[in-house]
Amino acid sequence: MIQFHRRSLLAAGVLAAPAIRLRPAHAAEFSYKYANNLPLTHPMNQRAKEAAEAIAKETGGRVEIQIFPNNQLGSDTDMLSQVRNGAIEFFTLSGLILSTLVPAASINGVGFAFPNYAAVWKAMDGALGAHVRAQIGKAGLIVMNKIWDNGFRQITSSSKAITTPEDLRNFKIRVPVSPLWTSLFQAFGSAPTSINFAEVYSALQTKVVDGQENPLAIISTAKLYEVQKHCALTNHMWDGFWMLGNRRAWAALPADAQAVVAKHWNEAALAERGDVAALNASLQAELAKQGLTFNTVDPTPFREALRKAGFYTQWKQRYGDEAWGILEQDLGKLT
Ligand code: X2X
Repeated sequence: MIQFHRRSLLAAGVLAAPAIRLRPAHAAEFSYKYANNLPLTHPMNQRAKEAAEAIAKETGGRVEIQIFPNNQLGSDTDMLSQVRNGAIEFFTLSGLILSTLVPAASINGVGFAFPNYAAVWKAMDGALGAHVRAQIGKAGLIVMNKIWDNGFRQITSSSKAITTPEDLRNFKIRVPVSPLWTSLFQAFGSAPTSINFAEVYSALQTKVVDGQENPLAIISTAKLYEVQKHCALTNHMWDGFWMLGNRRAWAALPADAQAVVAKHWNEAALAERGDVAALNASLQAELAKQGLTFNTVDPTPFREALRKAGFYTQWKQRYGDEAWGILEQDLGKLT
């Protein structure tokens, strides 16, 4: 008797796929996947859904984009490999994590660099963003012009409130997989552990780590408040998501379809920025009701601690004078 392996039967389309997918009567000419690490309820997925609908409509159904939120297709590290090899066509990724492939892409995460959103968008829609996008292009990936907002990051903890840099000493904190993140918390004398977002909730729940840092929109939509007690409003870095594309999949699209896709991804990013800013401004009260205790911090001693640890001079060297010069042109002297 011939034995078939389940996987080859699946690949051959003999076995039914686990989920039924409703397809339009005419299958799209280009059926692409967009994957990300955030819950479906986060504005990034809400706006991406609108964009995908607009793209299907405006291309007359030729381009269909299916959204896979919430790490359904793997961790950020996995998805970065997949967008490079074409297993997925679009992927939003934090520049800091992308820096494992494109070192320049973490530059917006330098600690306490941005004072407010006006400074963020001036830099990221201006010379700094253009510099990073050029490096992403050199690494063989497509990137859209407008970066999506993740937000200013805040530190949560299950063990104690963080009010001074000293409170971060020996603090067991989860950081995303990125040399800049590890370096930042090492400069505070913390014990950072690199963990992909897919594992963060359970790492906090099982106390593998005592804390993590993320913008309020994520603390809320990923329900991290269920496994954390304190939240320090540190605003220690601004983080955003680049919309990346696989180069071959992009090149396969006719120029008019490329223009439609780029237009809607970029418009969605701008709309999402508005949503996230509004959420981050209003969520504190809601999260407090869920049991999170908030405190503000004076950023000055935190910045001073980083300076004393040599954090800024070290990263200036790593990015090089050109990139650092662009950063300081917008933000003033950091070292
Ligand atoms: O992993 C995180 O903490 C997140 C969701 O903020 C990023 O994608 C960097």
